Amino acid sequence: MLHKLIRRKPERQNQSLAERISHTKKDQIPEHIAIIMDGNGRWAKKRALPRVAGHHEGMKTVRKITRLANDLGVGALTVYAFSTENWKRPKLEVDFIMRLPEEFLGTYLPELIEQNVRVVMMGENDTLPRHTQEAVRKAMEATKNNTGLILNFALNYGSRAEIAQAMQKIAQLVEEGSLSSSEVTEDLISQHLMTCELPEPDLLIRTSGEVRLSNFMLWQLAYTEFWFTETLWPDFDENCLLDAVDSYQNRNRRYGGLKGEESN
Ligand code: V07
Repeated sequence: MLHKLIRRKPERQNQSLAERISHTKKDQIPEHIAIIMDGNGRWAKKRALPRVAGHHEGMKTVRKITRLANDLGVGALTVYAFSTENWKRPKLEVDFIMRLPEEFLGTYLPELIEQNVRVVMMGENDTLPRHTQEAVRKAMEATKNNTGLILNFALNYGSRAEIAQAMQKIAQLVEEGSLSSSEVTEDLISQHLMTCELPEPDLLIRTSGEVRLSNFMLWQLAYTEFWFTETLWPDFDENCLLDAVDSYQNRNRRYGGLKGEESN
């Protein structure tokens, strides 16, 4: 009993990364991690760099975190790359951001393939620039048979729009007479969302000290553990992800056996 009260492990900071990873792997790994990658602009400002330099550095963090998540055995990683709100930013910044998928895939697609990662996307595809659509389409095609981590890019994504679109599809089925209103259940709604192939996130991470959901996966996050950190996304490294997963594991252990009851 007492060991539970003194569970804190101050030596964690001195462990090598490899030791930390193997320690974390011994416990339950979240099946699906979702991340709001905030703080890229602030990271750049602190260094007197243009905002786009922060976005570019943030792209490298996506690669780093994808590799570790895959290594840990995480099943799916969803990253919020561009929200439907982000169109309000200056045009030059948006133009730069819309080139990032091509650059990311141009550089990292070979290693994603080697790591058996499958790239997918959720969001409104049609209104993205053609070149962005093409890059993502090719990556999805090239990795469609991979069986490792699913790397899901939320791109031009908004959760309320996603829910509205699901409702329209369902309403249409009812109108046609192929569905009755009593068949509109939680499961049916889930099956019409853009995440229908994925489990619900077990862990949500938001960087940069903001504590809100910003129209991200509102339906899917109903039972998710939240982890907020002051760390800016470009500074978020392997140890930061392990901190978040360790915290998830500790919370899970505390609930032990209560799943679906008080733990809701
Ligand atoms: C973007 C870098 C990460 C921080 C947040 C904003 C900027 C990677 C991608 C990407 C998207 C699709 C894909 C491959 C890579 C990306 C956008 C922004 C729009 F198939 N990073 N990143 N896309 N940022």
